[in-house]
Amino acid sequence: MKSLFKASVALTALIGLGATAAYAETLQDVMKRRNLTEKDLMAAAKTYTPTGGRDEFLAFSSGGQSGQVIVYGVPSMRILKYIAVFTPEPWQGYGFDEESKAVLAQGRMNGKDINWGDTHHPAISETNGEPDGKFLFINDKNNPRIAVINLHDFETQQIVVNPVMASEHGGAFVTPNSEYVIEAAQYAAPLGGEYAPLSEFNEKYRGGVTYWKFNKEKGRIVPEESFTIELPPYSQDLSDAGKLVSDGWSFTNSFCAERYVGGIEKGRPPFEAGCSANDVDYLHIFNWKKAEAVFKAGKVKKINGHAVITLETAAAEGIVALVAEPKSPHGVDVSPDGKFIVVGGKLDTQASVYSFEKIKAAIDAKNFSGKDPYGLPIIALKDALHKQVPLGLGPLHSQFDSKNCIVYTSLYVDSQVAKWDYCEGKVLDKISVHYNIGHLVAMEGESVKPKGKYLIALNKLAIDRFNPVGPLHPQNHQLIDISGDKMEMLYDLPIPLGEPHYVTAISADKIQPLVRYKYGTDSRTGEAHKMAVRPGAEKIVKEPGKVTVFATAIRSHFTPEIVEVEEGDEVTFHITNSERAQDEVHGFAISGQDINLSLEPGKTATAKIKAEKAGVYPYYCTEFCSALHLEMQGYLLVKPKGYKDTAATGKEGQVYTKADFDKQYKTNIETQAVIDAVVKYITSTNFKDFPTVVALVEDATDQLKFAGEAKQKADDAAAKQDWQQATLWAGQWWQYQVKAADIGLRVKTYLEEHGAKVVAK
Ligand code: RUQ
Ligand code: CUA
Repeated sequence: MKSLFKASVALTALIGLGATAAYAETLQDVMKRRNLTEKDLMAAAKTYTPTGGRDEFLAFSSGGQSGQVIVYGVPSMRILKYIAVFTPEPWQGYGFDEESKAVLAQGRMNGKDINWGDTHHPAISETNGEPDGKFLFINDKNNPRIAVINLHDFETQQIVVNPVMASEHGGAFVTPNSEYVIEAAQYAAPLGGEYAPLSEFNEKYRGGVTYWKFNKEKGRIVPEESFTIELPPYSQDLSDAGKLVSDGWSFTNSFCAERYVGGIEKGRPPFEAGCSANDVDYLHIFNWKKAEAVFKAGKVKKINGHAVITLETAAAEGIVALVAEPKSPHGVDVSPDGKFIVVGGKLDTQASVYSFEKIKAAIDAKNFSGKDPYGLPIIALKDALHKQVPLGLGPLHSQFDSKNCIVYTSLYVDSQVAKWDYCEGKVLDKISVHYNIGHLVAMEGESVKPKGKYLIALNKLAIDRFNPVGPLHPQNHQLIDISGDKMEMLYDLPIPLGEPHYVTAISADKIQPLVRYKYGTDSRTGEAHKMAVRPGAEKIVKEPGKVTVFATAIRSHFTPEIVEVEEGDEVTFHITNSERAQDEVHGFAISGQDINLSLEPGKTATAKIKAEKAGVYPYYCTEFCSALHLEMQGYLLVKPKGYKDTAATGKEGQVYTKADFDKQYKTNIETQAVIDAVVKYITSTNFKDFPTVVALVEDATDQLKFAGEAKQKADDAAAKQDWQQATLWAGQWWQYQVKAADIGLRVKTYLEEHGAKVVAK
């Protein structure tokens, strides 16, 4: 109450201020006109980020069926990027250059390109149980795959296909030092892709959990060091890794321990009836350290070349135990201290809190109430349970607060979030959200040190919420302030891409991406690109039936600009962006070809086409990179077989005279005077204290060096009275001057905005 009072005093002061400030409208006018309450203003003040401002957290959202990842800032809820993962995305060149096609090809299944994914759960790599901001993993439910995204450039670098499963859901979840990425099967099927009739469901259909070994130094999953534990066909669901006291263990739900097989067309009740018939399913408890030892000891069966710990071995070695969980469970979440496991049952009204200590004691004492039909030991519910807490209808997922013992659980049916104490088993607060909440995310809310502050409700529907955009609605991510005792709704973010499931959020300062690549990098491998060339070394190599172009891109031209090939040739462009300036990206597209490259500074990418049809194919840069971006163009000329060129060359375009040359020369000398003045200003300041400026100055210096080279060519041609060449090179000299001046002006603005001091005359 007190804080609310304080807030409204502050707001009144603010409104007062608004009344005296020199605006056309007062704040009160705007509130009235837009029908805003003081509460709205407070929410706005807590989320609004003025121009140039940064967010405290970054959220990585699953992109659902888009097969991508969505990145947005918290609390501003501004979308910053879509990361292409399982689906081609032309802006990033993903699926349109050869380097990224190779990544997508890793995700082929049964010889088929799979050009989409049903992404559900992103996970950031962890060090000591905290997200470290280095890598992001995400799963594909439909085509059992895991992708690895490098957060130094936000690019997908690896896709692995699960060699034994037919679908999955309980991935990607990482162990506390990213030793493994966990992926659990969903719909049971014979392991390895064999056929078996449904009448052999109990005997031949199986679930499983795969532990993908991750090599942090290389940033890659290592399939040869990965293994799967075979499981009964219980429809395994979500997973979570143990931490601290429960490090070395992991937990996976299941929702159809009934092993029901539907078949409406045969007069049988559908899956949904049979899979919810019993009051409980099974929580699977894994000792993954023990499983790792069993795998390393070679006690595995190979299926499709992949190591599988069979059910018999798992039972004999004591790797898996089961405990009952009510009812049609979904989320399983381990508390920050690793002591408790919170499970939501979709058809239960309460959340179940399991005690790891009790589970461990039961396993150590072999205190089991029986075995399942596959020989896995079952721990009695009462021997594992800490508390059951009535929360409301449809508890699903849980996230933890920075405050001790505080957890937030989504209530799907109630469309609410419950804030509760899992140590004491008490509900503390509830907030209604928009329909219907699935997952929720708190800041680093799955780590050993949650950051609290904000919670986001990831709602499935957006009925009545936004301007209508047709029958397919966006989803609605609602930002909630959890810093106080009561949860407060702050903001609605419509998500316009797929149905996101889970989101993971990290302190923004832990993400330190590159500004530019090391010259000539293949961004998809992270290594030096063998086909990169430096400016001046560009070339066109012709072999029978094959033309290879080694090109560079810099404001505002490609080198080379004209490429002549013959009908039927295979043409490959390896293009390196030779810029160093921040954000100076070039694109590369060729008319009528399925090609678009994204060339960030320093990157080398490859476009490959078959020149099937003779003709003229303009190519150009697809990023507005400078004032002369439209002129960043070229021609791919595909000549008919045996074509004889008889037209005179050198007659294309306009003819220049000495007068044209003199005019351009004069302009250039004047431009140089402007540049000199800007340089004088910059060097008179403490510009070296600003790294951004230092980088820009370096770039401007480069441009002036190029200007000098072009001037030399103009002078040489003028000496030979070749006014055509002299005028054109004088024009190019001027282009470089303009680019240098442009950067100089950016520097000047930056210095003025950042309070640079004049230190010299
Ligand atoms: S799902 S709404 Cu994590 Cu795939 Cu729960
Ligand atoms: Cu380069 Cu536009």
